[in-house]
Amino acid sequence: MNTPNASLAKVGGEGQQLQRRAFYDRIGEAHCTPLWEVLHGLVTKEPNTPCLPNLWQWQQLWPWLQESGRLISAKEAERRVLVLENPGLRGRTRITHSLYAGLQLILPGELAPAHRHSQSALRFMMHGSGAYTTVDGEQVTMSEGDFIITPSWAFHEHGNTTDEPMVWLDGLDLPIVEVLDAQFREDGATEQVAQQHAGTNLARFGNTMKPIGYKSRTKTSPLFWYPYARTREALEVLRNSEDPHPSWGHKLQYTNPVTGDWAIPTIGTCMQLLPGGFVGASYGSTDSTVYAVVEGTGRCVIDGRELAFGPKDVFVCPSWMRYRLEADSDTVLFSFSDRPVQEALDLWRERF
Ligand code: GTQ
Repeated sequence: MNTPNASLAKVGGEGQQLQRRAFYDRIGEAHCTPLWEVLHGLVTKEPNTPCLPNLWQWQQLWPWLQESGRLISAKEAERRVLVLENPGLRGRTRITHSLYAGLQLILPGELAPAHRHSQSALRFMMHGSGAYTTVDGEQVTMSEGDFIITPSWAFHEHGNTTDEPMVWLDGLDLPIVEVLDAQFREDGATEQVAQQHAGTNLARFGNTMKPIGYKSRTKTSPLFWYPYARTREALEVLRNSEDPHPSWGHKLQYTNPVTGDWAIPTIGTCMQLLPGGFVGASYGSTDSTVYAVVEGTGRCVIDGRELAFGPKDVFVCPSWMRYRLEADSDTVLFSFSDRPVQEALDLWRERF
């Protein structure tokens, strides 16, 4: 009886473990590994993200941003950013498994030099107004609550000609592009010559109209500036005309006005209003979501914890964890996630 199974049965217990270990070592030298040792950690019943819920308070971050402003210039740093690193993903420069976030400071008179990269970026204005960003020669002056897109491979630089510091939240698809090994970058000329002010961009694409015959060349929205005043007004009209959704209140997604799809192909962005006193029903979805508080105070109740938020705070809700949102006063939340990627691949799910 010299079949492999018979010898396996005879050995059993510790001997069997040793035999297996020796086998793994042998095949390991040729870069093979047994699936059965890792299968259940790989193909899990539900998402098992290393991402943890967390809140970053503006009150704590703002002095550190100012300190970073004294330690390094925007020019030397190229981008002076404090990265918001998820506590479950320390050392991995990301706020969720798939997305990066950081707070960028630009001081009066500074210029963050032009470059471009295959990663897409969003800017969400958190503090101050009047600084500008130039995207492929079009300049936009940014105010609190504005959402701005830096499309993949578009040259961009940031400057501040006001006498106030300015801070915005950067969201990038760095981890997604990294997992695909599709990253490229290039430095730009010392200073871009702004050919047009972004008012032109808003006139072309920001009125549910487009230049006649316009065809998209990329999946990213040709509109790259979504001013807060318009978004806020729309939410106010909705709150006066319909009941809030039980989980997310009044919520709008930013779209590419030409295709109707998400504004950035890899990062879904939204703005929502929770009326004062709102107590949301619990909700979870497969897209780990980053929230930035624009107005109001309230709580995100998640995983037995209460993340008590106020203006300019940032918090993150990991994939599939149920959470609920509560608002003391009228609350406006900007949010972003990898939902467009999941939807494109038929992976996205939600639960109530
Ligand atoms: O402003 O181009 O937070 O390239 C990280 C990488 C910002 C930017 C970041 C970047 C930028």
